[in-house]
Amino acid sequence: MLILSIRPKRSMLLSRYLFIWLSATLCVACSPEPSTKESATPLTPSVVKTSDVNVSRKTAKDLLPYQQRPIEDEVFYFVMPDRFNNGDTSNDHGSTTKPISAGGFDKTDKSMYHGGDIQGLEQKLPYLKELGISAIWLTPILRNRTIQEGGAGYHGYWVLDFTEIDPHLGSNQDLISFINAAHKDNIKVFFDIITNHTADVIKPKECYGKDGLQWLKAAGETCQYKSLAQVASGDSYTPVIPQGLENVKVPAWLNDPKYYHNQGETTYQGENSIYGDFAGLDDINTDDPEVVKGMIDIFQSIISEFKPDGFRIDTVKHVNMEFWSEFSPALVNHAASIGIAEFFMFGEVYSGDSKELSSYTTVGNMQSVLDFGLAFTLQHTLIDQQGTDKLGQLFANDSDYLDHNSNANQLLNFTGNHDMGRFAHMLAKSEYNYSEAEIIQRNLLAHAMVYFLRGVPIIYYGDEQGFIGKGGDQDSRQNMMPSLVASYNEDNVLATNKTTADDNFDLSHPFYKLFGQYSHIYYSYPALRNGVQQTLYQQDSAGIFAISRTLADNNKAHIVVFNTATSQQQVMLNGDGDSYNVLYQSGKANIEHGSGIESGGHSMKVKNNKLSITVPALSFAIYQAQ
Ligand SMILES: [Ca+2]
Ligand SMILES: [Ca+2]
Ligand SMILES: [Ca+2]
Ligand SMILES: [Ca+2]
Repeated sequence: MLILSIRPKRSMLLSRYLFIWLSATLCVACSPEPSTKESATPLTPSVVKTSDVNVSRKTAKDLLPYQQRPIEDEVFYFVMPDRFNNGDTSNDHGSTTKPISAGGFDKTDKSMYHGGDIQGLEQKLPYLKELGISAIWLTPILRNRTIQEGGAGYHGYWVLDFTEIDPHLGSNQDLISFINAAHKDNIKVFFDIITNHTADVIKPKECYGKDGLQWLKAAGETCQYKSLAQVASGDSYTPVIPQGLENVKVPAWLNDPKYYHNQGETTYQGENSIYGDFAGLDDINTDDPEVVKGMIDIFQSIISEFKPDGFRIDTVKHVNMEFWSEFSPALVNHAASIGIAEFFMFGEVYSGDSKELSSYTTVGNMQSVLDFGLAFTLQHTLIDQQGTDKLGQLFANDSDYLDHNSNANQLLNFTGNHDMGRFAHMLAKSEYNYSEAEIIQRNLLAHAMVYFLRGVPIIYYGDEQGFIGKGGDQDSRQNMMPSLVASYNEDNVLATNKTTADDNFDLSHPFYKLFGQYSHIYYSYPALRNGVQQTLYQQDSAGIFAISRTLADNNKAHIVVFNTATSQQQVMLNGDGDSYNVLYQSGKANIEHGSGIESGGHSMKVKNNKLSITVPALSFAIYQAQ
């Protein structure tokens, strides 16, 4: 759950300068080649044609067994089960025995449940396998309070019961069945967990009256935050639980208001971003040692019961750091003790600053975080057309993450999500008024960067079917199954004539096929997953960004060259071999609907250990030194 949906500020272009990057392993002093004067000998590369790629594409079945597989080997699919596929209509209205977790089903309303469930997800495993997915991250699946102000808990972030699956999504047994089926396909399953808050049950008496049911403040006012200093001086709220809700949370200790901060609403600033409530959601007192123990117990039990392969952790920044440094190793060690050796946790820390992000993987003891830094940099470079040196600046700080159990290759890469919206939407609303063809090219290049820059790629469900959406949050949570939401169905969908009113599990969608190829390449070359990344070329304008990936035991580099400009670009790099294989060359040929940009062609020539590489507009290529 992301509370702030503020887009990072566009910084102005820096003054122009040529950046020369010197590197030890791959001797590099790159400068753009002024013209193509060719005394250089054309290479005869052994080309992996995209058509060959389709013949024997690597998928999860070709990887190490999931129990032994490190996180760097994964390609993630991030899915909101309610919006994916309805495998059992009998659960659409939720619980039949607990009214607080029943109802809320309205397929025409984007803030309500739409019927998708765990069974539906299991039925679509073949679709995900074919896409080249090896890990699935589900939005939270624990039992929610169905209705709260602002809609229904279809997204899962309003948990009441930490021991039971939300009945709209199926039963605990359905979840176990799904995980077993995924594991049979060598696909991992990750849960999205929340320790910061529960559903909104507790009400401050001073704002809601003694029964907790009346709003005593003016319309538009909030239940103002009381600081730690105020509370210490006796100026605090009195928590009230409305009648009938005294025992709705599970486990039972969560019903006692003493385990909550009860300090009123956060404004997401300073102290109150840790101690305040998000829109009334009961903020758990995570600095109480009993709570730390209680939360560790809850999630150790979940690991024991369902045997997931890891957790994505919500709202990390809004919980005190001391909590994480105890919580994270306790869960990883517990998982290891029951045979899940590669159990992996990554946090949602909404920040583009590597110093802040890495504080959670070092001091906080968490293995990894979602790389919001990369997500923002993709926006700067591919939407706002800033220089590719923005990417170089990001990666220059990668050593911040390095410690006994973390490194930058384990960061989770993404282009957009269920809070900030899809990259395609960010392109569509850009002041540059990009054409559909250009939106497609830029969107695909962003996804290619998520795959082929250091870090683990995540595909946000629907991106592989060309979804755009109208914004973040509800507007980015379209249905893969046929939708009845009018505001979704009026949207254009990229590279297809379909709309979201149709079934969008389309195996022939060009993005779906292309991402399957990216996965194949990612799985085929360990250097692209585990190699040390070095920047070979960057510039202070849109254009070339080139990196090498080198494995410790094999210093023959893989070179990935991106072109973020709208014209063909050429770059001269210092080489690392006499000859190179072409592993991939993207381009218009890969996607019919991407026409409209004068893209030019790829070329790569080697002479005297110099590599002359030409990359078409908004394209990329991967080469491997021999
Ligand atoms: Ca259902
Ligand atoms: Ca908090
Ligand atoms: Ca509350
Ligand atoms: Ca660490």
